[in-house]
Amino acid sequence: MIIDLRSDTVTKPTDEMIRAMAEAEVGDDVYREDPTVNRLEELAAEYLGKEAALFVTSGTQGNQVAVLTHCVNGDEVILEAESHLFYYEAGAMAALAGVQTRTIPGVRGAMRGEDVENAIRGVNIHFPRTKLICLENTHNRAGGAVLTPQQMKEVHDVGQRHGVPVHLDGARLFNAAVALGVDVRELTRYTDSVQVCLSKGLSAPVGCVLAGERGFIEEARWWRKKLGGGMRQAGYLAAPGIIALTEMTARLAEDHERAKLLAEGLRQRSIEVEPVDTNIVLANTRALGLTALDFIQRLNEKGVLAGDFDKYVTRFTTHRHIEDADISKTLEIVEQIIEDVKASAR
Ligand code: TLP
Repeated sequence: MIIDLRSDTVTKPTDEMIRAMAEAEVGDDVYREDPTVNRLEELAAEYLGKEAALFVTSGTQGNQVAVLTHCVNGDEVILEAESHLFYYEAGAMAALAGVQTRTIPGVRGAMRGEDVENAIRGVNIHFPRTKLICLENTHNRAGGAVLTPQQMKEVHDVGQRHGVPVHLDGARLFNAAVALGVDVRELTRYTDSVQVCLSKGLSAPVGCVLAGERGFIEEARWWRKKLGGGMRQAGYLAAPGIIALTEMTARLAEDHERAKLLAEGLRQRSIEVEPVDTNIVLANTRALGLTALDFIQRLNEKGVLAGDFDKYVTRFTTHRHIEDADISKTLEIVEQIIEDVKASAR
C-alpha cells in the first residue's frame, strides 16, 4: 500500500460525486446552456460573497485569467516572493499577460501592508503602472500558512487607497477558513477577485472557480475562451464541484489534525518542521545530512510518497485518503530511515 503525501491534488472523487457526474444534466457551456455549470457558478458566487463566478479548468487557469483580466501588458503586479503565481505557474504571467512582477518577501506568506504600499508606483514617466496585488491563502510555500482576515485587510486597505485591486489565489481558501473557524466570506471580503480550487482537498476530479464582480467575470469569460478553456458539456465536471463546495469543506479539519500529528511525530524524531496551520507539513532534513531528494527516495522505497520543496525541505500534504494509521506508518518509516542514516555514519 502506497501512502501518497505528495499533494491533496491526488484525491479521487467520492462515490456521491461519481453518481452526480453520471446523472448530471448538461448543455453547451460556451452557449451558457449547461445548467449544472450555471448552478455551480451561482453557488460559488454565493459562497464566496461575490456577484458572479466562472468555472475554470485549473487553479493556474483561474489565476492567469484573473491577471489577464485585471492588467494589460507592461503593467506591474505586486505579489509575495514565494507565491504560486510567481513560483509555480511556468512563467505564465510574463508569457501570457506580459506583466512584470514586483515580489515582496512575506512572513509565513503574509506581506506587510507597509511594504506593499512602498512598492506601489507613483505617476512618473519612467514607471510601469501597478495594476494588481496578489495574495495567497493558504500559502503553499509558507507550508500551508493561513493569512488572517486582519492581514488580508491590511493589504486590501492599501490597494483601496491607491486604486489597485487585490486578487486572491485561494486554491486552499477553505482550509484557511476552517483553520480560522470563520466563514470564507470573512476572507473574500478583502479581495476583488478570488480563485478557489475544487480539485484539491475538496476532492472534485477537476476544476476551480474564479469569482468577482459581474463585469469582471464577463471579461474573464472571454479570456478563458481565448485560453482554450471553453469546455462545452462541462456539467459532468461541475456536478462533483457542487458537492465539493457544499459538502466537503468541513472535513478539511481532519486533514489539519493529521498534519499536526505528523509534524509532532517528526519533531519528536528530531526533524525540524515548520509550524503547521493546515494540511501541509514542511520538514527539513539538513541536520540529518539528507537532501530532500535523498529523503524522498528512501521514503519511496518504503512506500511513502512526498514532494521536494527545497534542497533540504520535503513537503507532506494530508488529504481525504490519509488515515491516522498512515501517519503512524509514515512515522515508523521515518524512524527506520533515521536509524539507517545513523548506522551508515558509524
Ligand atoms: N499547487 C500544486 C503544485 O502546483 C505545486 C500542489 O501540489 O500544491 N495556487 C496554489 C496555492 C496551489 O498550490 C496550486 C497547485 C495552484 C494555484 C494551481 O492549481 P492547479 O494545479 O489546479 O493549476
